[in-house]
Amino acid sequence: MIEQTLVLIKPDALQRNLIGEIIVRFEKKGLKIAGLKMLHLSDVILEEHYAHHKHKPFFAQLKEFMCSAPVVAIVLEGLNSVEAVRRLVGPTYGSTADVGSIRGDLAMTNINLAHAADSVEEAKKEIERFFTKDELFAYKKIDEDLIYGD
Ligand code: 3AN
Repeated sequence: MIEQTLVLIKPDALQRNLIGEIIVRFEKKGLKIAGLKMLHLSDVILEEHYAHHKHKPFFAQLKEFMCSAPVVAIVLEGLNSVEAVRRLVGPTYGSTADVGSIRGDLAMTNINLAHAADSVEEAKKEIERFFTKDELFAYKKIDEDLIYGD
């Protein structure tokens, strides 16, 4: 299924000059960029985005970190893109994440460079949270037939 998913490139990536390095991995995989923007996250949006961590001891620290600098929000489109992007990003802890993944190659801890939506339903909600309809683009890329075949 062709799906859309949401990625946030986090403040640590911005501070470490890794925004381009991260975006290029999604591009090289064959994912289409349907939306892309830089924004400073507010407390309100973070309370919603990380609602599942609200009662965790690290919640305040997580929110503080996520609004310490702007993030880059991206909507990526492609075949099974939710799972494909989660695998490209890798599991939470950089030190044990698979080599070849963004976190496995570029992160050491749970300060882990990028967020990726973890299900199709969550991706839909997150895309609506961060993007308006007119910020998303539908277009044909000339490499699509080479990536997907007939
Ligand atoms: P993932 O981003 O791998 O899906 P989530 O959604 O469980 O992980 O966690 C969101 C973010 O919260 C992580 N990327 C990480 O920065 C932070 N986090 C998760 N677990 C911990 C923890 N035990 N201590 C501190 N921060 C954490």
